[in-house]
Amino acid sequence: DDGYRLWLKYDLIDDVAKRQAYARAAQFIALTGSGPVLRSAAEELQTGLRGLLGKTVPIISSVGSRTGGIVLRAGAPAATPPANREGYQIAADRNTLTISSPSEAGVLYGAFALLRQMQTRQPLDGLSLASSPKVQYRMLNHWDNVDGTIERGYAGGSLWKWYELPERIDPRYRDYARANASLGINGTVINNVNASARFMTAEYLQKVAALAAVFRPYGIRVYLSVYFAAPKTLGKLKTSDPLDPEVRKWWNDKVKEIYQIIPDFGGLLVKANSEGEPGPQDYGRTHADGANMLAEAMKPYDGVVIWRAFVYKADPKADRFRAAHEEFTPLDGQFDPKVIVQVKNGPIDFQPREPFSPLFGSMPKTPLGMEFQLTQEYLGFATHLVYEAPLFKECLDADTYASGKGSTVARVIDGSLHGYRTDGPSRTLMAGVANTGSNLNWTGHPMAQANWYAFGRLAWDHTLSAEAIAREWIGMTLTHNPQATSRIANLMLRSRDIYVDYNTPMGLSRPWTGVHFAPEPWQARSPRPDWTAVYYHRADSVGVGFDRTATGSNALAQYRPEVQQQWNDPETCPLPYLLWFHHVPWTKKLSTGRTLWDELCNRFYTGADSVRWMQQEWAAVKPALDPALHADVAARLVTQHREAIWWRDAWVLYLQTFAKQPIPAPFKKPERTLDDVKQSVETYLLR
Ligand code: BDP
Repeated sequence: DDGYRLWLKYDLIDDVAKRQAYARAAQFIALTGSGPVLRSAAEELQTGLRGLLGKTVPIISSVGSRTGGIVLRAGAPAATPPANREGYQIAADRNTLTISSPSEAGVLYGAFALLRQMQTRQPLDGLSLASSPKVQYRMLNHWDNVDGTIERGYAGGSLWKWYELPERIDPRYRDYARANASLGINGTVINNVNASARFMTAEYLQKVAALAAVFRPYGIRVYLSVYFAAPKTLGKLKTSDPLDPEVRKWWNDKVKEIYQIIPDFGGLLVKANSEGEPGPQDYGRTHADGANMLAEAMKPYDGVVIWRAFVYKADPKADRFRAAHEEFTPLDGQFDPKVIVQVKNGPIDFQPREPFSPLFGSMPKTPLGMEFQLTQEYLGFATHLVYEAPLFKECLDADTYASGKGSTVARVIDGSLHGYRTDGPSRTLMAGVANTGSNLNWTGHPMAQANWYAFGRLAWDHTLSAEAIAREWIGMTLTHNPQATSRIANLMLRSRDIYVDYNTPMGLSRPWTGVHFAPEPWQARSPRPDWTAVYYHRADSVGVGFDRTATGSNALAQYRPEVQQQWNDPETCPLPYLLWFHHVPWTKKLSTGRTLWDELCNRFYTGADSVRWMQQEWAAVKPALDPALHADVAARLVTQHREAIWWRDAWVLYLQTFAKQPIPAPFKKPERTLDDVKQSVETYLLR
């Protein structure tokens, strides 16, 4: 198994009785309509059934009095109408399975849901399923560059072959669309947020249009990241000031041109005044000024402006944690209705564990979208097995207390808490920074496919559990063996905590510089203090951790009082968040009965040792898995173990220079010295 087919494997069902039961229910596919998305639904069902049942089920246009098949119905009123246009209903009635939705896309999602039932071997008798997406814009963000590289991509080069487009259409584009549609993902931003203005040229828009044409029959719209200074660089204007009439005209014309070429264009994504990117502040204007200018250009069209809140200033005294909140909360209520502000899950930057961003509880008048990172920039690239659904869920389920108890981040994102937008279509969004690339298996690490899968499923329905999603994915991708499924699910569910333990336990963060992989907790030199490692952990002879209470940066005050209460007191602050908010003495006794130093060592060592456990678990499921796939993951686990020990050693040896205490029993002191580790990191970072 080369992994190319992802979770859409459709291998023949070997349980004959089950196969026959499914075959009796699926003798034909009746297509009542002719739209392209509906057509995709029928074809996808046919492809899936051909594999699962080993026969070609005919697509017919009129069902007549026939029974025993699947009827696809878009636009027709359902018995229980779904909550929104993209929702679907699957109902078994008089021996016929009807998949209905107000929209063609909904039928497509229903078709995939029906296939999923069979792929996970669920019964079809009396089937009655209804499901609607909780979030309207469910999208991938590709950090793909014009030269075919991917920023923070670990699975090869870009999927988009710009030099071949628009003429040659790689068949893979369609498979990409199928995979996304199977999850309900309905949008894709195809270029990096550190954007090239080239994507806005007439030449490139034709290429983008060619991609859009492939994605359209799968209900997926294309979006572009914007280079804010494009009026100057591309338009040769003197300025890119968002309040300048010529600049506004330039954007109006550009957006008009885009819609002439791509009539269903989804919208614009903007990273502005962040990490050196240009933006409205270059002209003394606000983020709202910039966003609203683009919104004005989008006004005649059914598209949105997605404005990122990922900003922080190079101020040596500032706490980066506070930056986005400080800049954006004063703008609450000032954004045009077409704007969605896209917020990373945590206040810093996709760390292995962060508290939820305080922005989620602080901008009731602005639709906020969620940005998760699927690509494992801070989660071990393509060698570490980290199932991210628990990370996503932890954030979505966190309570902001924005309108009292139960004001979870998920309810902010899905619009139910603040009732986003009554003056137009709802504006709710969840974005995942894609982990796809040109590798045959799409994601580099075969198990990282599960992160793409889990993101899509949660964007559709954030109430699904990480475990349910894992089991579903395993059934569709790896095995149907129940014992193996349980073992793999358990391993996946524990993988993120294990990673946190050997990488950044208890609220440590960012022990890297540019590469975001080799451990460098000692790194102290950079043009910006917040691009060093010591800035984040603040280790000294007294202790370690960042005081963000009133005695420190007071970032904690950006949360609601109920949240502050949970984290404010070092005695009661949950250990996973302790060093995010407190500078704790090495000798401080914690709730575990251990001192801080001992507890940290305990986590670093147990974390690294747990990778051994992962290896054993993986070895145990070998008979139930495809040999090539099993071997691939097994090999990566060996690397993971080696790297986990590397990180553990780097941290404990470095922190020991401050704590001045021995490695507690039963753990053995690292075999190498701190200098050895530093040397190995230096070698790793050689260009
Ligand atoms: C950081 C990445 C950087 C991205 C940035 C962003 O290291 O490559 O450009 O996030 O999200 O985590 O804009």
